[in-house]
Amino acid sequence: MPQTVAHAEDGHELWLRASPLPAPQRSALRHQATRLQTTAHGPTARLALAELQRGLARLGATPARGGKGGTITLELVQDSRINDEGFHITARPDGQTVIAARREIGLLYGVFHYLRLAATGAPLATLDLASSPRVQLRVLNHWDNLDGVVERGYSGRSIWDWWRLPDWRDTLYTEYARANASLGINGVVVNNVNAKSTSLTAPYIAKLAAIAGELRPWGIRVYLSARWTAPMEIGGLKSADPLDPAVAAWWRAKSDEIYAAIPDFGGFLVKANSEGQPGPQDYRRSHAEGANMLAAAVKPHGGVVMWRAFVYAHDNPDDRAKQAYNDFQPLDGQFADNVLVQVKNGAIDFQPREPFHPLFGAMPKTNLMMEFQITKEYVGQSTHLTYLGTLFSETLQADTQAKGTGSTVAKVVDGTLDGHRLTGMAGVANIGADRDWSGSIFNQADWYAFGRLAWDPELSPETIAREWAAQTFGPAPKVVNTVTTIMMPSREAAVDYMTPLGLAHVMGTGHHYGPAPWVSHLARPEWNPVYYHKADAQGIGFDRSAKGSNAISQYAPPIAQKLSDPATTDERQLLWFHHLPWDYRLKNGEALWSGMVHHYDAGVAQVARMQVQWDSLQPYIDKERFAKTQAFLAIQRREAQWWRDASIAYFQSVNHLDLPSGSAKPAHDLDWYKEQNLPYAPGNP
Ligand code: BDP
Repeated sequence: MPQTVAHAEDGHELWLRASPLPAPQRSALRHQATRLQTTAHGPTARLALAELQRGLARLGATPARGGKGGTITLELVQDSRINDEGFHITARPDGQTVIAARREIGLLYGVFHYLRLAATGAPLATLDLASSPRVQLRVLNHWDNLDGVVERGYSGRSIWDWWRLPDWRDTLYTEYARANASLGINGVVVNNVNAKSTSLTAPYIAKLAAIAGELRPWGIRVYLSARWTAPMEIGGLKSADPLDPAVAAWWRAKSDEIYAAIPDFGGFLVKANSEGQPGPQDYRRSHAEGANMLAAAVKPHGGVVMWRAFVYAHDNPDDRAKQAYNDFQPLDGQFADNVLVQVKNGAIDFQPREPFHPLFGAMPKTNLMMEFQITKEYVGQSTHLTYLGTLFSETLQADTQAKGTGSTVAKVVDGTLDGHRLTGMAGVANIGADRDWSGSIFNQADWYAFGRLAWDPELSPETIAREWAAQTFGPAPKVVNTVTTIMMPSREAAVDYMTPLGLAHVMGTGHHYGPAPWVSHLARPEWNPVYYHKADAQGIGFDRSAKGSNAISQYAPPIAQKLSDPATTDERQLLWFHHLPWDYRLKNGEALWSGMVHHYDAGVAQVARMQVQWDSLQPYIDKERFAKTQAFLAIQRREAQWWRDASIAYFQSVNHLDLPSGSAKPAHDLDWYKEQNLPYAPGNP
């Protein structure tokens, strides 16, 4: 019998399901934890103690009543090695374990960390481990609409039951808060960035206050996406001009009203002058003028404004990848100190691979926060297994060179590069009311990875994958090793079968699912895949060098220098920065076209490998989660082939080149691929 067989499960327990440890570890832990006590007694400390009890029980190590052994004590201390949310765990050979923190929330985080160590089989007898979050605001962004539809959501309806709030508080809220707290996530923007003013009306503030009450003991604050024209839509004003005193007064009064109901309200998130949303530029005011007006309204209450830099305008003919930088970089130094500018990881839009956004490192006087997309809008949505820990970490470890070598994006985001205290990382949530929360078991790993990286951007995605696997499927080495082997190259596989060598945004219109590199008829140029790949009979790729849009000039000189020449450009980003002839020689000597085809082939082959690896785990995984993942991998295998074949059929229709020998012809002709349409693909607003 294999060591760990999990029992039939639907994934609802996430990574907190912890199954009984193998016997020797179990009895060691039981011995270690014979008595549990806390010297703090507030609501969060009580939760921490209850979590410890519950976690130990799950691991099969329920403390024996009156038994002889060690004690775990939760204790508030003044400890300068940790910050207000940090914890310090010490375990001495005499059996005394202390989980210490400055605040109760640190005790809770410390307990979750202790349980994580236990569940992953780490030794616990002697410990001296201090840990503090490196990023201050660790926030999920829900793109949830008030009618329960989640924009770019692939896991069912919104978990927020606005209709029955505030009277009915679903138990899901607590479960959700607990999962977030186990990772250190401490903020939640509850509504879509494409916001409705209704969220700011009195009944909805009361509903939000009810949610806030459920999340508060778990250390989580609520935030709202604010619609710029709310003063007009629900306030009866004639304008939303940020410099109009009546507008500023309206937002001040609105903020006072919210804070009266929710004293620890976090603040506002704003999508302004982007994709049709209103904003200060409608009044010829800058993003800074808009953000600062709002920031002044929440400042007396300790709130912040997270102002998104995801902007591009339909009437701006410049390269879309340049527009955010052009709008925002000149404003460096103009934002109020309680504003964070929230920048997506790349300059276009959450593609399977993007170079890091050039704003990182270019606004030293501004609090810049990261926005990742956990929900996989462009990366296979719910059915493709594409672990995003590697994507997040690749961006965080990218070197902006802003202050010489080692000026990583992580250091911009955690504030150490430019000495910022107000720091943040946002993740667009992949959470819905489906039993498994995230649309698939493996998508839970992306939520997990986001939370862990927000706590510590230096963590390795492999460490995170191993932790997640051990907690989700049990610590048996065969399982953890195989699951990690599946996860680690999975996102690269998707890059290969969707957008190899730096291609981007060739997905189907609207829903962004499946291949459509041929689309060219949409009204705005940058809505069309042909805008991004620019393939013609001679070559392919977007020229962002000085001969082209010169987007490379937005990077620090040493980087721009490298990017100016295809030969010194990272091949994984080649066609993002260069338009090259089909016979351009890649580093391995093959022509660009055959290299592309080989990448498509490699992506499909990797998914086939993932299937075999998963199948080998059948004896170790409960039926339900095994079968669901197996079925999804079969979908992914079929669709990887679809991606490959459709892309090749289309590009061949443009370049009229033969396939390299050994590569199979697409299964259908191009017209067949063009005819595939998905009118009911989920998540499409
Ligand atoms: C794009 C999504 C769109 C979002 C937008 C945003 O397609 O649904 O509203 O980003 O981030 O990725 O505002």
